[in-house]
This record gives sequence, C-alpha cells and structure tokens, in this order.
Amino acid sequence: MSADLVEYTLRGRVAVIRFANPPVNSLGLALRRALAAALERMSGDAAIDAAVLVGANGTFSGGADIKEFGAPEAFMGPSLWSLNSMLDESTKPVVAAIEGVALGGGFELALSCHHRVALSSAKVGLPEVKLGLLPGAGGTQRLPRIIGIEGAINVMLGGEPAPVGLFAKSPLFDAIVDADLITAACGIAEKSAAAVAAGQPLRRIRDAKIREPDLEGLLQFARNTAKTAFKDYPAPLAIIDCIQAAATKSFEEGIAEEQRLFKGLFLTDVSAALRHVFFAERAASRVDGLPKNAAVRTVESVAIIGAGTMGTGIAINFLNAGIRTYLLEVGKEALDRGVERIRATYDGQLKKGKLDAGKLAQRMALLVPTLDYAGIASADLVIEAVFEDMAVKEKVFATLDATVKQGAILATNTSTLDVDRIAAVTRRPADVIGLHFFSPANVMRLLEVVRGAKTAPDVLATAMALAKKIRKTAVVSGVCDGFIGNRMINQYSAQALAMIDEGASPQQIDAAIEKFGFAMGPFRMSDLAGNDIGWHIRKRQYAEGKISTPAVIADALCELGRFGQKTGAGWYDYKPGDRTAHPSSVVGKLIDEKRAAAGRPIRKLESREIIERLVFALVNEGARILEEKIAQRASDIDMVYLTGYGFPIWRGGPMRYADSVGIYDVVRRMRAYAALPGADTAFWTPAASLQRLAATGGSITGGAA
Ligand code: T1G
Repeated sequence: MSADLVEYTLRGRVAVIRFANPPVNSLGLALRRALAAALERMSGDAAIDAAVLVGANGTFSGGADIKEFGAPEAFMGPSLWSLNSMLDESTKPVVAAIEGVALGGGFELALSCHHRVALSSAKVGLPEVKLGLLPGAGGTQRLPRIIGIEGAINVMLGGEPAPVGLFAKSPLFDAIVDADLITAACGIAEKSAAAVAAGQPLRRIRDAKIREPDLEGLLQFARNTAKTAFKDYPAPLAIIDCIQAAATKSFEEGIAEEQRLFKGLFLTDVSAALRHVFFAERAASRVDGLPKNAAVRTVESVAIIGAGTMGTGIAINFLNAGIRTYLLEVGKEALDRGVERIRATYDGQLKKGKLDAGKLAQRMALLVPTLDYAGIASADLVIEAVFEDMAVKEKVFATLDATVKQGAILATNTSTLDVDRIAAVTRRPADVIGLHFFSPANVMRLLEVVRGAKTAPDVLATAMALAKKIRKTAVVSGVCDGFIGNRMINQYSAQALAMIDEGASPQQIDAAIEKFGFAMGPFRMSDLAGNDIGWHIRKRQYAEGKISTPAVIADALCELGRFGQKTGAGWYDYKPGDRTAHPSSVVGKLIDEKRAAAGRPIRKLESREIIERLVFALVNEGARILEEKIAQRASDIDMVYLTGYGFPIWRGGPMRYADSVGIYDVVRRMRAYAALPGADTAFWTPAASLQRLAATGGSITGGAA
C-alpha cells in the first residue's frame, strides 16, 4: 500500500483509512490499488472489527480520475467495481466519512460502504451526465435503492453537487454532524460491529428493494424531459434505462446493464467533447509563463467610461461582485439613462424573484455616477467602453493617463482595435490591457483578456483573477484585428455572405447551421446584434485594404437602413414587438438583383457544404491564430466559441469538432472549397499546422480525455 496515498491508523478496534490524491482525491489507478490493499488488510486484521474511509485534504473524492480516461489505466484493475465488490463482500462494516465533496465514483464508493456519515457542509452528487456519461460504478443501482426513484432521477440527470442536508430525511446518511466527523464515524462503526457480533446481517444498499407505485409514470416523465431538454445528449436516456433496471431487475442484472450502457457512452463523440470541455474550462484560466500564484493588484473600485449598453452591462458585473463602481459619461442625459438601465435590469430580476430588494439596494448603493474624470481618479481599474473608433479611444486614454492615479489598471473594451496603439498614447503602457466583454455584458460568460506587448504580468494576473470574481470565463488573447473570437467570426461571416452570392438564401444557411447545433445562424445573429456593426467594421477594413471582395449584398442591405431587429427589418422582416424572423421578399429581390449584376453562375448548395464552409472557416482561422500565438492553446479557442458564440457544447468547440471529423478529412474538404469557382483560395489554403497534422494523423487539441 503506498503510504503517501493511504494512511492506515487504528482507533480502538476501528481502522481509519485516510486516502489522498490531491487536489480532489480522484480515484486513479494508484489510489485504487492502495485502497484495495487497505481493504484487504482490514479484512485480515484480527485486531479490528470495522473501518472508516475518509478522504484527505478536507474532501472525500471528486470521483474517477477523468485525466486517466484517455489512458489504459482507466480500465486497469483494481477498478472502481473491484473496490465496490470488496465492500459488498466485506464481513466487517465500513463507514464512509464524508466532508467536502463525494462526487461520481467517489459517491459510488461511499454508497458501497455499509454506513455513511457526513459533515453538514459536505456535498454529494453524480455529475457524470455532464461528461456525457452515467454513474458507472453502481450508482444507478444503489442510489435509487436508498433515496427512491424520483430523487435518484433528479440527482443523476441534474448532475449538480447537492448539500447533504437535502437527504436528511432519507436513510442515505446514518448521521450528519457539524464537527468531529471521524469520532462520529468510528462510533457508528463500533455500533455496527457490535450488531454483527450479535448475529445481525451487515446492511448493504444493494439488498434493498425499490417500491415505487408510480414507476412507469415517473420514468415516462423523465424520458419526455430528456428527449426535449437533452435531445443531443445520449446519457440522460441511458441513465433512465439503468434506473428502470434497478427497479425491475436483480442487482447483478442491473449492474450488467449499467456497465453495458456506460461503455457505450464512453465511446461517443459527445462524451469525448464534454470531457474535453471539462479540462478546457480549467486550462483557460492558466496563463503560460505566469505562475499560478502570480502577484495581483488590489481592485476595490472600478470605473466604467461610457454608460451605453456595453458600459452599463459591464458595470453590472462589478456591482454584482460587491465592487464600488463609478460610471462616467460626458452628458447628464446619457448618464441618467445609463443609471436607469442598470436599475431596470435589477428591477427585472427582482420581479422574477432572482434578486431580493436588499441585494438590489446594496448593489445600487455601490454605483457612483459621475460626469467628471476627476471623480474616477482614485479607481483601481478603469474600463473604457466608448464608441468603437480608434480616435475616440485614444482621446479617452490620453485623458485617463493624465487624471487617473498611478498603479491603476487602464482597460479597453474594444472588440477589434489595436490595444498596443491605444496603450501607446499613455505614459504607462504596462498598465494597459484589453478586457473584451460580449454583449449583453452582464450575461455572456466570455471575457477576452487581451495582453498588449507591454502589459505587465501582474496586470494580466489581476485581470484573470478579477474575471473569476465576476464569474466570467477569461481567455487570454494576443493583439490582432478581432483578437480570437471576432477574427474567426469575420471569416465565418465572409463564407456566409459568399454563399448568398453563390445561390443560398439567408434562411437556408441559418437553418443548416442551427441544425448543426448553433444557437443562431449568422443572419439571425446579425439581425439581433445589428447589421450596422459588421458594416462599420467592413468599411474600416475596406479602407485598410483588408478585404479584397466587398460584401455587396450585405452593404446594400445596410444602405437601405435594414440594420436588423432594431430597425424592424434586416436580413429578415420583423413584426413590431416580435423577434420572430420572417423571410423577406425585399431581401430576396435585392439578392436576385445583386446576383444578376454580378453575373456569377448560381447553384444549389447542400447543407453539408454550408455547415463545413462555416465551421471549417472557424477552424482554419483558429489554426492560424494558434500559429501566430494569439491564442495559447486550441482548447482556449474552443472556450471562446462555447461561451461567446453559441457553438454547441456537445460538439466541444470548433477545434475539438475538427478533431472528431479528423484533420486529414478537414484539410481535404478545405482544398475542395479552395477549388470552387470564385473561391477565396488564399483563405481556403489549409493552415500550415493543419497540413502537418493531416500528414501525421495528429489532433489539433492534443487528444481529449
Ligand atoms: N478527475 C481528475 N481531475 C479532476 C477531477 C476528476 N474527477 N475533478 C477535478 N479535477 C482537477 C481539475 O481538473 C483541476 O485540475 C483540479 O482538480 C481542481 O479542480 C465511474 C466515471 C471536485 C467540485 O465530474 O466537479 O466518476 O486544473 O478547479 O473548483 O461513475 O473539480 O488544477 O490541473 O474544478 O475546487 C465524476 C468533477 C468523474 C467531478 C472541485 N466527477 N470535478 O472543484 O476545483 S467520472 C466529476 C468537479 C466518474 C464513475 C464516473 C470539481 C470539484 P488543475 P477545480 P474546484
């Protein structure tokens, strides 16, 4: 037994087995081996009558070791099933002492114990569904037996850690204590050992029978929910099948069904994608070259420049985090409108019961509207959210440089402009950084943290720490036109517009990519965000010579003032007060006219081409962004698209999706699109890194767990 993984100590005639695998005691092969050895020792140790299992580092276990899933160790013995069988066959009682969390395989280990004691602060759960899996170590068979069918469905389909108090009325825990967990657990162990000595059988959850009068109704309701709410995810229905087996078959037959379905799910692309996202989410918070405990600056007050939609949305993030927030505007009317917009947002949450009046008052009290730069001189962080125009932003930063205290961080919310150029107008470029929020800024999780060439390490570390505090998924980007997300979406949009020129309709393109899984297609999205935003960027890029083929139809649409929902008409028509997108005869006529004027051949485009040209455009530009080191890693690019652009999470993100297709085939299809008449051959030439991967059979995300 590896001493550093398992500590075996005695309390009277009870063995306390403390197991450790920091940071979450995940049950990897080495720990499983050490636990098996401890259980063997416990069984053969005549000096003890019972045992307590307890996790080290203040937590029980975060479950099976997900990092192991891509490796042979995941299925090497002793498996979790082996440990659970050893507990099933034990003649001595074993008590699970739970603090922190017992999740997944960790909770399943506790369910195989004869008794469970928990600290009242502990949480338990079966989050496997979030990985596209099901609890594969007996959880689907034991949990319904101890908390009933309905509770088990909620735990396994919800996947959220639940406070142990929720189960206080069920026999799940023999005791829930506020302190002295080990003492309580040993007490229960001794009591159980005495009962065994007196001839009573050991209590095992697997022996319990399920009595559920409304089994069919409950399962049918759960299946209907799974088919609508989780239509792209196979795991929920498989979980319900396992629960049905638990209620209608023997324990052994149920376990066999669970293992069969678990192995099937493990091999699905959806599970591979969701396991990739689990690690991608955590990797994004790491900045290469910056130590985890890098120095950060104190941020106790924030100033937002600009009380428009973005500025007020950004401000709400900081008010929600309890940070004093100045809101600066140049005109009183605009400032008052901004304050009103913030209050209206909170009033809306109050009406929906998402916020109480006390919290609303607290947050509004932290808001300090001001018309004067001198009023924000003491702010620790200033975020500029003014009009997306370089001259305007340079003027703001020159003013900030002259008025805001030394040591303050000066951030721009620009969505595409050169952060280094903005920094250069100040005498403190090391204090300048990009914090690109996505609209609506108080809702969208994504925050692109744009590090300038001169941005100081502690400024970057502070931005990353603050992102966590305001519950954003921060992704570090280098400086380029559009950073990560918008640079890629520009190519995605270019392909969408090109396919209009070639013969597809806006509704056909939107329908195809929404069937692929995007929340909204490019044209519905553009109508929502405002077609004039893309128009403004294109006009700048035309002037800078960055676009060779003008988007004639999109420009003509804007020249007609069809900016989208905000003008009641865009690519689609809208009825007043109704966001439903109706195909527009005006747009159809405009498209026909412009196609005729261009004199290009028109053809029918299939959905496959539409989807590939949109998604592989993201992949190709993403690969170039990686090559230029604008993004740190492919999984960061996936996080940008999953949290900021509505990419379907069950596909893992554009880069992960490319791996699931196979880079060889992606490159082959890119070459086919480069050969189309009138194609942007320069763009469709596969990125060098993709060509290398296609030749070597490698993956761009480095292979997911
Ligand atoms: N395996 C491997 N590593 C894990 C892990 C796990 N189960 N859980 C967390 N980590 C790593 C994580 O990647 C990060 O690493 C560090 O621990 C801290 O995590 C058969 C098959 C436990 C509530 O889905 O919910 O059991 O980035 O930042 O906010 O039925 O982690 O530092 O290198 O999230 O304090 C089921 C997933 C597995 C639980 C802690 N279990 N983990 O949250 O820290 S499948 C889960 C969590 C299974 C069986 C099936 C959370 C946490 P790094 P963190 P945290």
